[in-house]
Amino acid sequence: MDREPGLGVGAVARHLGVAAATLRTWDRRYGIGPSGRSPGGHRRYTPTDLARLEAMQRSIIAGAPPAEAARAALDEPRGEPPSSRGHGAGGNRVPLGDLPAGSDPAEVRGLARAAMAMDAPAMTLAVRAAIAREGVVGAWDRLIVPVLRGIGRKNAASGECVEVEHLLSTVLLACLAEVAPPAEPLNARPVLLACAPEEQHSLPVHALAAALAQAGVAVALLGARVPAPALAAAIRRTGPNAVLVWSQTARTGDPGWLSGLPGSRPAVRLLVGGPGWNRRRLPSTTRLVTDLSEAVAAISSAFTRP
Ligand code: B12
Repeated sequence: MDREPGLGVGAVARHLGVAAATLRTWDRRYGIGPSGRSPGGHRRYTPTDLARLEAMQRSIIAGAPPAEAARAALDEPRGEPPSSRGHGAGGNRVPLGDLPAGSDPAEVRGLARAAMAMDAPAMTLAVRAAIAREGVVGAWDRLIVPVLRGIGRKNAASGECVEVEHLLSTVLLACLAEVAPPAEPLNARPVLLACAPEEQHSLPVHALAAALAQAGVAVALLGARVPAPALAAAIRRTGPNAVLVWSQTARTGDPGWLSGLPGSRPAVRLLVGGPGWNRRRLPSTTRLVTDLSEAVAAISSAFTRP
């Protein structure tokens, strides 16, 4: 057997420390397999094949989704890691801009890459890990928002990636929904979270719901595109302590209707958030909150553990 050129799948599997079945899957799925033949006609891994697999494995360990790691390794004649020539992003590069203080650039790039590869399991792992490590506020500010903004920039520049926005949003909504509501909420009266009428960008209110859950506050999350009469009815029915309305885009940011919302006894606190609002026209009874931690603090400061 040693006299045959190249390596068999078992030897390569042992060398890389992966299962032989994984190598067969990579071959079938990503076309990264043995290119040589033994005299007997069996497929054999050449040194170049092995270098490519090593490069692919390094990229996966560094956070790249397997499909992208394989593509990059196959593009390299000798299987050098993609980072060695700043390659690998190409048309898939997400313009991430300056990252907020405390962001881990490798982690942000990893989530952006997983998003561009439409690799939902990899996105889920990255987001779950960040929420577990630093809580919803940290994960949102330092990992999720930079990636959302980067993909938004890419969309603004090219009109592309709407499908990426959709899949990433689905993953984020699922991860945020995994945050359990507080078993013994601090608040007796509810907190209502809603998007302005016709506003589909609901991720920030889901992030706020999850962050408030971690702060011990229970919320009623009405979600995207809440018609003004429906929000008014919800206020009358629940007598909330606070209401926050989100507007992401100028199209939904005319605040004229806000002053028509009912007050309740004791008075409901009306907060607004999001870059869509026409700030000059906001009613004086509203408070504009500008980031997630400010929103959590503004809402939860009214409640104290008895
Ligand atoms: C995800 C996303 C979607 C998802 C939304 C899914 C969902 N359930 O939310 C989907 C795919 C549905 C979608 C659809 C559309 N989208 Co869109 N989308 C986005 C994206 C990538 C992220 C939105 C988001 O959650 N932002 C939250 C944070 C990241 O927003 P931010 O403005 O940076 O945050 C600031 C503050 O708001 C604050 N902040 C951040 N988080 C929080 C949380 C709280 C509680 C508070 C108080 C403050 C706060 O901090 C920042 C200021 O320092 C943005 C890009 C972007 N930059 O936002 C585009 C973006 C908002 N979308 C855009 C557009 C054009 C659309 C569409 C019209 C067309 C399209 N591209 O598909 C449609 C239709 C939407 C509609 N009719 O309402 C544009 C809007 C342009 C504009 N200025 O009007 C953007 C900016 C992308 C771009 N092209 O530039 N979108």
